[in-house]
Amino acid sequence: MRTQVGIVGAGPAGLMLSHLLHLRGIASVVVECRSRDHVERRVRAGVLEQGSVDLLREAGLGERLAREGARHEGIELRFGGEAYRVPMTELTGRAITVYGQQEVVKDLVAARLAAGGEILFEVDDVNLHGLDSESPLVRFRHHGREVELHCDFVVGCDGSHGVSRGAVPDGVLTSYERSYPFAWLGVLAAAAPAVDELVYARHERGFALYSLRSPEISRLYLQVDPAEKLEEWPDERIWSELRRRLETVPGWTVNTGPILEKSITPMRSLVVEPMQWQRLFLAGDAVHIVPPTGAKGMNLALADVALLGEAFADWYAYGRDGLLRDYSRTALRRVWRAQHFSWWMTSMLHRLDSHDPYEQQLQLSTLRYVASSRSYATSLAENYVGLPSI
Ligand code: RFL
Ligand code: PHB
Repeated sequence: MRTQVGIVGAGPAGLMLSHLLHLRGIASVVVECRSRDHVERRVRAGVLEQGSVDLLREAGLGERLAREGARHEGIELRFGGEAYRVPMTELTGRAITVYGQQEVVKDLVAARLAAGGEILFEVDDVNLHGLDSESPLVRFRHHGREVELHCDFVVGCDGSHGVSRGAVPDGVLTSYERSYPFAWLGVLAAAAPAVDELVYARHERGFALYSLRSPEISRLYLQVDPAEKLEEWPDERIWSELRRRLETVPGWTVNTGPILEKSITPMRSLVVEPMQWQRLFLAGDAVHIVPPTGAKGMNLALADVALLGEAFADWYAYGRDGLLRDYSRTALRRVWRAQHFSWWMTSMLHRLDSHDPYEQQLQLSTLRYVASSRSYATSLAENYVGLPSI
């Protein structure tokens, strides 16, 4: 097989890149180890920055998003018995849209397949060769057959457990990493959300987040110990813990209902630099991870491939390699801003391992400062809705 750009991974990054390349007349093939059904059902992120919404809309993917996505102009912070609404749109002129990541993935898969795009699902043993030559090769097995995909470039969009990054020789990449002593238990519940905007709650028992997907479906998260198992969290325990952490405002209650899905995700921060080696480019979770408290992961993945789309267009249309060479440096500016914001939100809102009373007072003071200073609240808001340029 031969294509122009070989893409490993059919998450938001890989699918969006394939779509953007198609719009510019550049051929690509996406290889994905899981089934279509699996990638379309994976429940994950839900918050799209304004820039991500604009990108999807400009790429012709805005129709269902406009109908089903919910525009949010604020978020609420709950702490120490207080509640403060960050009026994001009033402070920044911009908003976020709540639309499940799996809906973005479904829209992208449908658009690629409708345009005759090639996504090979359920491939095995993907490995990369000749990345320092002009004709790199993606080798894999598909339906029992060995396949060699020859390309001009390979883009690794294969997430945090992918293989692409490992194809770079030792000593080339530098990793910056932080792991946190907590995890998030996330649930999707058939319960009408008791909120119209996201609630981020700092509580002595641990962080909780009330989010939503539709008028019938709530998405909720609890800070838990990373060593805890799902079996230790029967539904009644989850609801009781959510109520303890969120029902701190008089007269307000959590709406309960059947839990449709639950999972535990450990939290970490990671940046690997540079995001390119020779003819291999890396994008999304394959090169950077953020804890979900800032809602940045999917947005960064989309921002990376927006840059790559432009850069490949410039290469194929005019033979210019400037944007490709600048890709890593340009992308990393946004990545590091999101790293700082995600770390900051995480540190301000989670129960600390140390139970250090001094640090707890600092958290509360930071939250009160956000609630009382327009400029501090604006700083949170502009990071949360996404900085147009950085
Ligand atoms: P993905 O989505 O992980 O996709 C990678 C794809 O590569 C495939 N793959 C391989 N394919 C072939 N060969 C191999 N060897 C392969 N190895 C892996 C995988 O099967 C998969 O299909 O990475 P991508 O595209 O970079 O997208 C990143 C986002 O998925 C991620 O950052 C977000 O989900 C993070 N995230 C959030 N991001 C936001 O922007 N806003 C949010 O509100 C938000 N909330 C969250 C989140 C992530 C969470 N979890 C579960 C980690 C909430 C949670 C709980
Ligand atoms: C979600 O709705 O899944 C969600 C919202 C905000 C976050 C993380 C996840 O910070």
